[in-house]
Amino acid sequence: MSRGHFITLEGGEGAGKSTLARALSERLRADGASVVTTREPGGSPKAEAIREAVLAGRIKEYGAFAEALMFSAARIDHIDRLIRPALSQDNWVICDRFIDSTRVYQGVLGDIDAGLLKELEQVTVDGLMPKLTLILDLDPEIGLARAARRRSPGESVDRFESETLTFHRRLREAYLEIARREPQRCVVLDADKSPAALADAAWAALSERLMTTREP
Ligand code: T5A
Repeated sequence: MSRGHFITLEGGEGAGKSTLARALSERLRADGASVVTTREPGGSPKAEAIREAVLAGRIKEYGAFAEALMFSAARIDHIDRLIRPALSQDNWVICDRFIDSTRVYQGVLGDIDAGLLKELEQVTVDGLMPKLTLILDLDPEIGLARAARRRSPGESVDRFESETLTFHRRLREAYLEIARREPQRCVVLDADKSPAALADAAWAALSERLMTTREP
């Protein structure tokens, strides 16, 4: 078992990221690894507080750049409090959403200037990039239906789930574009599979990309 790596899971609503994060962490642990699973927005107490505000739609009226700033503030705390310390202790870190969510949801869909967003990203992550990003590709109609089925009675739709189908189709394309531009980091997985089949495909990608390499 090589020492831990930073892995991120990305994709549209209900694509199966949280389910896959659990499956991957179980397989890594069975293989003898120490694993920390986390999510964005969130992952630290301050970041979870920001999550609540943004997903409740309280920042929406200030525009996409303000939302990007909030996600970035949450990310800085999450990186400092949880991700870097976990990696420095040789844990694997599996994070449900990270920079690509900001690039896609706020950058592409929010129409923020690409150069400005890149600068914000660089300041935010301060050199920390995922070693591997698994992009779960799924027809948004299927993903949104999954997310709706999981919702408990009376629970409201969040800030981004309530966007139009056109928005979610553009999201899917934007993720695929990131994968085309960064093939070294990104692997696209067909998320229209059973959870077990998706976990197998993810494990194969992880094994191929990470298990054979040793950090210097
Ligand atoms: N956001 C986030 C931004 O706009 N910018 C940012 O920078 C960041 C970090 C986060 C929202 O914030 C936005 C993006 C999001 O809109 P969230 O509630 O965390 O909000 O939303 P999601 O990350 O989309 O989480 P979901 O829980 O909706 O989706 P998952 O994690 O992809 O799906 P999962 O695993 O919870 O599964 C959903 C349902 O489908 C079933 C599960 O059992 C569950 O019921 N399922 C499957 N069914 C069939 N086949 C499979 N393979 C399945 N996998 C799971």
